[in-house]
Amino acid sequence: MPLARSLSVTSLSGLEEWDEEFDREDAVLFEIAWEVANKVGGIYTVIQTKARLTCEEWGENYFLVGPYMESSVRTQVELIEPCNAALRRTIDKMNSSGCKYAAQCDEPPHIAAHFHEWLAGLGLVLCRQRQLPVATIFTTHATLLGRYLCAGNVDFYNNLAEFNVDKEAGDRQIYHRYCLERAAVRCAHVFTTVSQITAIEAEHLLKRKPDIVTPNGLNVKKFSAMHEFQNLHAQSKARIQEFVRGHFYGHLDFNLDKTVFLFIAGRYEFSNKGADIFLEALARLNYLLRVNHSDVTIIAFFIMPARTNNFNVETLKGQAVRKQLWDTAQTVKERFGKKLYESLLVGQLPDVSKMLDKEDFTMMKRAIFATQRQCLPPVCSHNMLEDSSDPILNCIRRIGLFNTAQDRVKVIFHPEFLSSTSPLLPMDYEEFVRGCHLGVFPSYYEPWGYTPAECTVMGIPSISTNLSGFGCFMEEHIADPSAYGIYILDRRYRGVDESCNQLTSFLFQFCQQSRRQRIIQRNRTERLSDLLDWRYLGRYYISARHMALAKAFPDTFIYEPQEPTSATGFRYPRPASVPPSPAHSLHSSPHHSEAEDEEEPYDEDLEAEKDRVNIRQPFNMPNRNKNQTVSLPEKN
Ligand code: G6P
Ligand code: 1S3
Repeated sequence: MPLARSLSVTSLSGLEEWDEEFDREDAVLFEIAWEVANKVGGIYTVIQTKARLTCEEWGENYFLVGPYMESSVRTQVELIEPCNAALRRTIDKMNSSGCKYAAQCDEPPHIAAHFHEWLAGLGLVLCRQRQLPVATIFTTHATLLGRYLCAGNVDFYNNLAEFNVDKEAGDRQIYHRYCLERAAVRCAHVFTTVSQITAIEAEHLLKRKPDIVTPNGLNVKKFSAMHEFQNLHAQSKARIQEFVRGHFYGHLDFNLDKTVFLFIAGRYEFSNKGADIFLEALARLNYLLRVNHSDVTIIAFFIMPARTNNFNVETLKGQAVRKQLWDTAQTVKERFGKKLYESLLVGQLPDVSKMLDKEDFTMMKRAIFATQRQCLPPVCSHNMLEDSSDPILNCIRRIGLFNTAQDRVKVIFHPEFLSSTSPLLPMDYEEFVRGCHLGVFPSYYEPWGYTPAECTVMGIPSISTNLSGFGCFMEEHIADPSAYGIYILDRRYRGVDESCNQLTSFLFQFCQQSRRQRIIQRNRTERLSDLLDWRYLGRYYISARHMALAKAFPDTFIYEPQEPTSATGFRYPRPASVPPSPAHSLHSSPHHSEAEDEEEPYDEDLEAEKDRVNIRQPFNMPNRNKNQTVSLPEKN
């Protein structure tokens, strides 16, 4: 069967050349992970978004192996008969012999097997222990011990070299899992991880330096109309505004047109994901906006799944009240329209004072009466099972962000992933992100961090940190990240309080931007998408596979990495439309004047063109695994 694309990667500059004689029909690639067609976290996104590119490269010789989950199989898997003779033989053998000798066949192809995380690691260890002719790759997306240590309030980065890893794993009762992870790391022909920072962590906690860093990419959707993503922002924002109208019914004393939507989303790891300092910064922002008599309102959404007992009544009621007001307005409008029509039919201008009758007023009064409310708009949309010990709720109680009329910062904790079928906020995650103004991800432990990357490709600015893989990657490749709406919080060289102040200042500056400035910034953010596209980042996976094949089958494959040169590092330059002196601009945006959009003419296309001239240069990634010096974060 002819394959879609040649294995040669010579066209991707910056990476080693590959033997063009390589016969792909004679090789198969397996990728094995617990999150294949099984959404748990970020690894699902890695596999799902990368699949198209890997299929283009390996065609029918590419196989994903994951757990059999009935519900996922029904919704995500198309069942087909094996099309490849080797696979058919393998499956027959597996069926007949209870999987015992399943990788053995008469004419074995060259097999590359890529295992993700410790859960799949056992397969790798067995491949090596049984000396199967398989080129193995192991990728860790976070180290087990790192995640546990960080969640336990340990000064992690300053002590990386000091931890007694066996003892720490034993103390946390994860020793067996840790051993499995470490064995997989040790046995793999090629070991990779998702970022430089996790590479350092792995070197200390798993005792092997990764051979290659394989950053996570995304499938970047390019619209034919350049501003389409801006229109989508406006549409999705309107839907969030509808939800807010219901949630704050009876307390809608703020201007929705001057309301900025922030959000944090992800696995509910309170301090690892930085929800702790986000809340603290929101409290400080609330104070700043109040003392400055700002007319801007902030609504901060926390989308982090926790154990709940469904939506709470007050939140559902909010949407019901909003719906009732809408229906009432429609009914009155229809009655009004009918009277107007009848008047015009007989050739008369209507008597405006008679257009609304008593019945209309009664209807409207009833609807307004329903908006009276004795309690504040809830900070949480669900009934929490562990309400009294929940870290977000307890923090809100401590800092007092209760959605009062005086608060310029309002909080909504939605402890469930979003869904387009929700009776409350019927939007899927992507729509929701598009409708927000800023994603806030001030993580302490974040090997990569897909959430800010997803924001970027949708043209939504975000805050990440220099302790996250994404933040470091963007810092490395962009001359002035904040000018592009990529705010990188310093959590390495500052104490928590100082980082919190920096976060507050990012947020305060962001709130002061005019609509025009936000639009310009979104345009710039979206232009970074190429940097995160699998079309570019996929090359690191290609490189890892080549390296593994060459190690496992040295007689057949040769891997000759190129030495990196200074020319291989690519950086997006500062946008040309940003004034050179910080004195003339906000931290991240063009000159800010009190004048709003209408008063200051702005040619968006011209500004975009200026930026593009600088940006669209040949893209050339550095070879990250060679001669890369890494230094540990300094001690405070
Ligand atoms: C997009 C739309 C504009 C809209 C703007 C709102 O750019 O194309 O029509 O005015 O979003 O931006 P904002 O930052 O205020 O939500
Ligand atoms: C991990 O998922 P997490 O949110 O537990 O893997 C993701 C995919 O590589 C990565 O983006 C994230 O930082 C890790 O933490």
